[in-house]
Amino acid sequence: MERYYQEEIECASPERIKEIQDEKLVKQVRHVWENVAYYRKKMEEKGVTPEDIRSRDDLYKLPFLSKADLREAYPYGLMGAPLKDCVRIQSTSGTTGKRVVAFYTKEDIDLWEECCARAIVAAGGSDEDVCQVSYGYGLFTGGPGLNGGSHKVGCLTIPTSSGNTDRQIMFIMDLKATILCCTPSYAAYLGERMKEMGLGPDDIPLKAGIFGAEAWSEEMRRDIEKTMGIKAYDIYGLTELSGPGVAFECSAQGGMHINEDHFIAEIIDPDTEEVLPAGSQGELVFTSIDKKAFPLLRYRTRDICTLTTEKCSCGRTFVRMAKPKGRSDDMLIIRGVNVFPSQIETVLINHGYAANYQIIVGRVNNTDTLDVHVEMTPEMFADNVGDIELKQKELMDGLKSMLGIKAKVSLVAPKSIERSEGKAVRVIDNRKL
Ligand code: DLL
Repeated sequence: MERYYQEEIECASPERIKEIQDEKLVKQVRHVWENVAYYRKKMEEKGVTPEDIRSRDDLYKLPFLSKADLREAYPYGLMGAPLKDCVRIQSTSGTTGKRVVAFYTKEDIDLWEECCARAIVAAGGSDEDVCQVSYGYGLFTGGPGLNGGSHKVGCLTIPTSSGNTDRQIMFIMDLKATILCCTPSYAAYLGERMKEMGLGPDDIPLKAGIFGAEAWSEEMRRDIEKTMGIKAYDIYGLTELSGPGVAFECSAQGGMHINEDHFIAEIIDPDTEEVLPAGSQGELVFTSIDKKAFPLLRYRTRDICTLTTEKCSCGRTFVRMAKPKGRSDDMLIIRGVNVFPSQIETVLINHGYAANYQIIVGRVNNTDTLDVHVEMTPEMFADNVGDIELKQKELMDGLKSMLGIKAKVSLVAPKSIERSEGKAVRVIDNRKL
């Protein structure tokens, strides 16, 4: 039987959710207008005042916020509560440019952790469970968010953080952990290591995994589920909005329910900024209607996905988002064709490879080149050169029919591609140099 952390809200009627969103949005716009000079100026430039926003239907009138705004307003420009009420920051890994710094009041943290608790219960968690949190702790939101959610549910929490893989496995086995929280690429690595240690799915006490923070394919999900003998649930979120738990998967594993009592989701055309109807693919935009310390309105996530309002068998009524294909800025344009790393991953796993790969993009004589390095399976390592060439050719054909363009495939030695303990780095784009 499906269990919920907060049934009355998770299963509320769409009309009730709309009432909640209408009421909170009106209040939140006023809060931002009065406390965030940066956004107020944007509203003034667009000729919008709080009086223009009477319900969710008026959302389209508000200006967007983008990562560029966050950089411009860094560090305190978008803070919405007095410093004395703010108790924490979290921050993104900031591979490009300035880091994003998000602020939290005590209440903001509470609602964030509640969102994570909903995700843990949706994955079958209860106070009988032992939950190992192997997301990084610190500035990254993964560890602190799931840790807080696990406490709220009452699980015995093992805060291992990421890394030290053999010790992770020791804790899982010795303490009989039943739920594992980490990135899907780290889960795959843990699974690989367990297999090497001779542990099969029946030896591993885990029953569920809550994996997110990066794009991962359905094929990768099936692979991890098989290796560890678990059910693997997706979880989505971003630092700017709180962290993990903006959306979470239920037993139906058919998209992630967005916590609509805290966030309003829209899908827009990333080029024209036009709002698209439910079911269309586009960029996900969120309005945070509860958070006080970092209250972002119409934040452009750059994540590309679709929303569905179709009824879910789990009984939750929150709208669902499909697995994001990756960020619009992860999307590669190769010889004019759009390529997402997740499409390449699907082909590799369907051909029996693990998700250990690297995509190398270059440019020779003004033409883009696409090279995919994939690790051979240990069995293949013993094959002769002719067999390996044949297998490379099979993969190249598979990629050609998925992507519509030619890619060069190199099968490399097992374990030669570095494993990730957090978010995997899949793409090396040498064209930017
Ligand atoms: O990754 C928060 C998080 C931690 C989510 C743990 C889930 C689990 P950031 O580091 O700010 O926050 O990165 C946010 O990661 O905009 C997406 O592009 C990507 N992302 C997050 N979850 C998923 C997912 C955390 N389930 C960015 N599937 C987001 C695909 C995801 N992409």
